[in-house]
Amino acid sequence: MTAGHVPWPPGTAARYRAAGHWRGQTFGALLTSLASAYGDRTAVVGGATRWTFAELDDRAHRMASGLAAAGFVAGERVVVQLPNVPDFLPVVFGLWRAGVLPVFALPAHRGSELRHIAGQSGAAGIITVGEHERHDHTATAREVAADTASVRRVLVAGSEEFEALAATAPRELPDPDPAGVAFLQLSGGSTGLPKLIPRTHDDYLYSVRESARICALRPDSVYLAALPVAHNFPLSSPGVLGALHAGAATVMAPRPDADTAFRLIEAERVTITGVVPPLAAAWVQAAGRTGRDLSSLEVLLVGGAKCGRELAERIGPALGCRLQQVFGMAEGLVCYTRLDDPEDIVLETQGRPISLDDEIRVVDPETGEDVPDGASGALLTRGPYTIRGYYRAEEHNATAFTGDGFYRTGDLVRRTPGGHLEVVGRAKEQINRGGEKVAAEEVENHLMAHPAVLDAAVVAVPDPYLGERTCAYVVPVAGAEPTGPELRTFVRGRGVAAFKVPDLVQVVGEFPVTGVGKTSKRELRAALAALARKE
Ligand code: AMP
Ligand code: DBH
Repeated sequence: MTAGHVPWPPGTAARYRAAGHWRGQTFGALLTSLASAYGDRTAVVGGATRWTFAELDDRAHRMASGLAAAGFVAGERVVVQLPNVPDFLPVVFGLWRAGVLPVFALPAHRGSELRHIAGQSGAAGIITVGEHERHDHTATAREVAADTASVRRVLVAGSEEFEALAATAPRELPDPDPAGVAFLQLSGGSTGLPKLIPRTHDDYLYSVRESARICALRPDSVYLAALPVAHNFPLSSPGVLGALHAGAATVMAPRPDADTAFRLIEAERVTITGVVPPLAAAWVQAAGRTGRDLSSLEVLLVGGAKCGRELAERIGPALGCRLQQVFGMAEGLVCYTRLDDPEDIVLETQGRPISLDDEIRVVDPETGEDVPDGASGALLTRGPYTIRGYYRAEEHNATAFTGDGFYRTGDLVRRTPGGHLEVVGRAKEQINRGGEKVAAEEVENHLMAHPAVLDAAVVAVPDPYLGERTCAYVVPVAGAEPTGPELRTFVRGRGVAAFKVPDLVQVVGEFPVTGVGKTSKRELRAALAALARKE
């Protein structure tokens, strides 16, 4: 058992095993069996690299041995901050085989997030890259390592030291417990800082296996990883792990723009990929004037934020493929429209859960009573791959989960009589910036660290391209006159992901809503968001 992990009740776990959901296989063991089934087929392509399943298996085996020789021991955590490069896979499978838990950071994260993630997980190391998208990741990782006591080592993919580790003579290592925590995923969060999500081999493999089946992946499928692979969507829905599971190839796109993606779709005959709605819109537009051959593309998954009917209708005709909507969360539950669902379901809903054992409740947010099908309410869920608690977050868990283990997703949904869910809104204090989640409180805390800021409230405002973007209302301390650009620069300078820097800043004498004197931040945000929508 992993400290800080809330396990499923023993009876429930036994039921998931008896149902065949949890099969007692680790990711490391999975790769071994994939290598024997698909040895000389292509597993991953990216840049000048092209590895077969056998080569990937060998590199992951050596990596595990190298990590063990470097002193990493089973149960330790290591932050992985890698962009879409083939080495993502041997690193992660290497850690899994060594029993070390990867902690997934996004390439967009900067010092502030990395410090939090490393500190919260008590990470023993950080695996990163050199420069990527004009940011020196090695420098940031070294700074974080210097003031995080637990971090002993920073490894830089592509460096000589890293290559030596990846070439270590392979040796047998004990397979970790498949019921134990395999890795820590990040939540978009709605309170202060991102929470860590402990996922087990058993539970995650179930969602990966079923996702691969639902998305009809087969050995001759080719999956394009367009979004950053550490994110739960391109990792597992069905993502690179679903592709591997099916014996299919993954192509790592360095960037998700239409030019890059279309070039790779043509060159590698990509059959399936996944994007967030703003990217889908950009691809739809670009498809009209591309000279690239996109005819291999069969399925485009769209998720991470709501894909409206208008956009949904344009995808098939523009890209010559089938749309599959996906509504998921790193905490667990993933819903898909099925490839044989009627058109209206595909265009209008965000799908239905992976598993018949996913328990769904739609409740009145005030009373907690279940609402009838067709009415909107707050989505609660419990099931064979949905966590029962965040990692080392006892206090937060008391409100994020019900007493009987349902996760409060913070999403407002409507359920059709057929069990499909339509996402209609959100009850959590989060801005969904085209699939990138921004916790209002986290940004407010950064703003309030500025000496001229007395109070701040961050809310979503509608945006035609992103769906939503962030607006920060800021009340200055008496006599101070901070400007929007100054505050944006300040937040950026605190070392946060660029997508968290407020898009709009309104400096106001007092919060421009009446009667907020004594209301909670939550009510204030709701009133400001309503005001911002009207402006
Ligand atoms: P996270 O908990 O950070 O993994 O983010 C998951 C959240 O993203 C969900 O709870 C939803 O709020 C949002 N989300 C994901 N997919 C969709 C979708 N297809 N439509 C609307 N919201 C989505
Ligand atoms: O937004 C998400 O977190 C998400 C979207 C689609 C996700 O975690 C997933 C599919 O698995």
